[in-house]
Amino acid sequence: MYGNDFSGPDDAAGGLLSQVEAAEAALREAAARGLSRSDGDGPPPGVELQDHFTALIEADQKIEPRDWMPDSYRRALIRQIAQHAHSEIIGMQPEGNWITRAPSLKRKAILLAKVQDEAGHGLYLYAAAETLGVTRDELVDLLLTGRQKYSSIFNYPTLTWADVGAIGWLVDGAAIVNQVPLCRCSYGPYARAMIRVCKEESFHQRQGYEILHTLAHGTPAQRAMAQDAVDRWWYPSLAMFGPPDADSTHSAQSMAWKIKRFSNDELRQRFVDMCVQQAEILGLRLPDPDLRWNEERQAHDYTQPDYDELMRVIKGDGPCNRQRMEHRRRAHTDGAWVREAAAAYAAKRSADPTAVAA
Ligand code: FAQ
Repeated sequence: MYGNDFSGPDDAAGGLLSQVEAAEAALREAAARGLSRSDGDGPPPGVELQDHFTALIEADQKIEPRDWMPDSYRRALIRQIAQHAHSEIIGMQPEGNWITRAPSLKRKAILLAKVQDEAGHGLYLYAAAETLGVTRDELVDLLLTGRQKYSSIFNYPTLTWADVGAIGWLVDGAAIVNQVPLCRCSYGPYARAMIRVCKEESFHQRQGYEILHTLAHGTPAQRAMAQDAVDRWWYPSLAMFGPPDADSTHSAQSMAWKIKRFSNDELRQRFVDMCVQQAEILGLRLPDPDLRWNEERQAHDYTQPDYDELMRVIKGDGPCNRQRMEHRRRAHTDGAWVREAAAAYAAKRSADPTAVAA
């Protein structure tokens, strides 16, 4: 049941992974093409900064930190990348809750590695945001003071071990569907971070799927526990993609700038279509009586999540919002000595590189 010996989300995840590889190749190709690049020296003579920026976006060249960019583009990226980073960091909590209670040593080791990966993803993303001229301290402060958001999904509780499986399968699955197109984002550092994140995230989805597969083929009580977890996580996972397109404030501009490549509803549909097949293999039911294939649309019809609930959770009134933020603030305060020690070490080292060797 470990490795590649069962039919799981690999077809879908494999398909997504080849899209990541194609995005990586496109990124290299764009860099080699160097079409109309200014290399930080500004646009070619006679070309306005804004026109040059627009030409780079239209030519699918990456915008790099050294390039001129409109303030609104910079702000949009800082908002999205920072909120994405905060999500990875807060997202460690629901699963971290199960590290001490994982049912075997192997499960514990895998979960530890996964949660640690999420910390790493947060760091890649904070580093990408920092290239836009904002400091890590400012970003952390925006999270701790509630001025920037993190994903709604992490405000739901993990009640049983099967929730760890459901998070891996559905939450990481939704995250991958959303993030694979971000590998082609117009901002180079975000696109590059996403390529690495997506490769790791496909392992996360697979481990969740395998937990659910084991439970779904276990005792009746284990099967019921797996079904209950899927029942509770399905609609919050659909809501992760954001408000419906008609209510999405940022989509149109983000898509024009090629930050986002697909709308919230397009990605939500893609996720539903992917999950239907995978649920069948798991032998678990998706909790939507109206879920059915629509021949004309060549896609599944499905029940939308409760967007009023999404808005309440985003505004801070979800089941675990207060707990998540209190925990993060406490961890930040408790970690002050680590930051101080690291800063003291760095200062000592830069003053005398030989003094602190070994
Ligand atoms: N939760 O105009 P739009 C992960 C806000 S994956 C909270 O449609 P946009 C991996 C939105 O920010 C999860 N807020 O916005 C993992 C905006 O508010 P603002 C993180 C939400 O940006 C797995 C307002 O509503 N992934 O962590 C949500 O065009 C397992 C209007 O919305 C990312 O962040 C929501 N669900 O589209 C870790 C991916 N939806 O900023 C651990 C990158 C919307 O004006 C365990 N981000 N809002 O105050 C994106 O792709 C986009 O930002 C969207 C939203 C799609 C999330």
